[in-house]
Amino acid sequence: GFDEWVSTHARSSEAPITLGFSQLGSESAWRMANTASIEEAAVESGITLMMKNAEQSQEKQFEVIRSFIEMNVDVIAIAPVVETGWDEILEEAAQAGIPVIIVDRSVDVRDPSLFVTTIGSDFYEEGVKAGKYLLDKVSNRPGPIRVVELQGTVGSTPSIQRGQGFLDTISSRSDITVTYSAFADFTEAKGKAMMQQILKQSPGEPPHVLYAHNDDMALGAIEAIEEAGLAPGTDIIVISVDGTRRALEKLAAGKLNAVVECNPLLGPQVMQATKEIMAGRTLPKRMVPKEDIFTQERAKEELHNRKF
Ligand code: GYE
Repeated sequence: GFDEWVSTHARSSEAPITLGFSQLGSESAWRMANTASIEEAAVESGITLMMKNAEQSQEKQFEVIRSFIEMNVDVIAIAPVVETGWDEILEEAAQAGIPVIIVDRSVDVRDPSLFVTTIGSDFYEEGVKAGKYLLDKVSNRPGPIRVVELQGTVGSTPSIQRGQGFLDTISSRSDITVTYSAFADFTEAKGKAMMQQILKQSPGEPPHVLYAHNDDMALGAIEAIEEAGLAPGTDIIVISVDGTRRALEKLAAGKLNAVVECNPLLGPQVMQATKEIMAGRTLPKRMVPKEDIFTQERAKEELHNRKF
């Protein structure tokens, strides 16, 4: 339309901003929504986006970040697969004078001035919300209560923090214990496989609770639970994190008990931050979206407006 023409025309007098984005993978519905949000927001804000999917490999992230440095992009954004190991590559970006935005997960670096800001959720708080939901749900139930935990990717911020926040919260009841904790890489297939294994290991003594660090693993595990002849949501309390449409459907159907919200739609904020950096403005070191928890009642209302 006319508005679009005007903005394109206006921009052509200045050089468009180029943003190199290293996306960590495509493991989950959350990730797909995150990628789409970044792509759409780049188009809307007239930023030239170069994006590469690292398929869960930090090495591949290093490679693509080095190629962004060579191309001399204006800003680099990174969704880091794991927390550690970023010092050197961020030094390289700093030496080239390219500002870095950390998206979604965090980096654990000696010198925090190596990145401008982190835009992403408070995963510890998400773990606390999951723990509080459980405490409330079993407040009248005597222990022992056995919890199975499906963690995401080893060394990734959401796995570390969602685990810790949950554990710190449930520790107020010593008769609730995590009897089994396994990494399932945030994928549906591994969530299912791990749950099958767990149920096989203790036949006749299934866990009372499943806490999955994301929806995809919970959805896989729900299948495993049903195949074992048990009812997810009643025989086993199921709690997960993200808030994808498929998870809210299970929630509305009573097969999931609670889903802690984690917002993947970070694109507009990332583009905004990119523009502000280019305009020389100072940004807060951390930007956290507001999030909630979905219960079975709320799921029915929310389902329809779900985009991912
Ligand atoms: O919860 C999970 C994804 O880093 C917050 O990664 C993200 C997590 C998200 O694979 O579904």
